[in-house]
Amino acid sequence: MAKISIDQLKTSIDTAHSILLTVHVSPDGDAIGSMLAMYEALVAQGKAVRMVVDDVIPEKFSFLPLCSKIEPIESLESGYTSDMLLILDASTFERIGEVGVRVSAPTFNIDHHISNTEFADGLYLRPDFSSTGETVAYLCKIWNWEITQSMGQALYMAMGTDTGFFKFSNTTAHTMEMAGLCLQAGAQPHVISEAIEMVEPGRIEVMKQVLDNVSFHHEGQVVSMCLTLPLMERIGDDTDGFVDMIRNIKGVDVAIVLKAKTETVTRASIRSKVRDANQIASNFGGGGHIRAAGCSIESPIHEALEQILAVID
Ligand SMILES: [Mn+2]
Repeated sequence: MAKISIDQLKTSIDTAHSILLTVHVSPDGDAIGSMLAMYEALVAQGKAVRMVVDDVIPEKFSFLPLCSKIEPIESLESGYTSDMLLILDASTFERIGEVGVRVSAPTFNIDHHISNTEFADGLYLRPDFSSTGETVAYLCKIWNWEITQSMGQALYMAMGTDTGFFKFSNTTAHTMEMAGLCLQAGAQPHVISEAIEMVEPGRIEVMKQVLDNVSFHHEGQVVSMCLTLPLMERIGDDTDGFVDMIRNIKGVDVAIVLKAKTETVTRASIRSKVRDANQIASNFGGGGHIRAAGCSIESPIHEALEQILAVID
């Protein structure tokens, strides 16, 4: 069994009592928001639910009170058994880190990435939806699960962060309909965007240096930003927003943000307007969506950039 219908997903959830929720490493707003809303919904259904993530949870999400219920990987004993491991917003098994290794349970996956590897026993995939948050809101609507104020807050954040707050091409009438349900439930757009988009003063200093590492290629159709190791040490894990600084430059089709993970490993985030970002990333074993994708390359940062430029026509 790989892809499952919404009814098969419902039956599986109905028959499970204990459910462990997890999301991908480097959790973003969609991952965290979907998980917190699903946690609350499942608890309301009488399930015994835990949330475990194999990574630090960025501080900016802590305005959502249920964030404090997310357990670190260390609290998950090896061989932990559960009726269901429900994985949100992750498209490969590796992306959930150690959680997948420590838990013994049937795996279910709710996701929206076209590049999903169908690794789970049951996959409910909506590549037509902007985000996992949109998918969870839709499930709540179809299943008549109440969207509480805190769920609305979490799901609005999930959809907002994956759509650039409803600016990207993945924003559809359905996205807005689901965001509307969140607003009806009491979501506060200004509170959410202030929490997510708040900038520390020190970050402005870093941005000045980051902009020094921006360069243009392919007659200005491709722009790159290299976050070298010394820069990454100053930035920390929070690289959100950097791609937004370059993706809307006039004449630019492909925007690439390269992050040095080590001397020889580079992580690339690719955004595009015309070319296929997913296809570019797939050259390096990565993936995502047609307009937004990512990959890891086993090369120093400047070599990684050359390799990516070489596969862009
Ligand atoms: Mn997502």
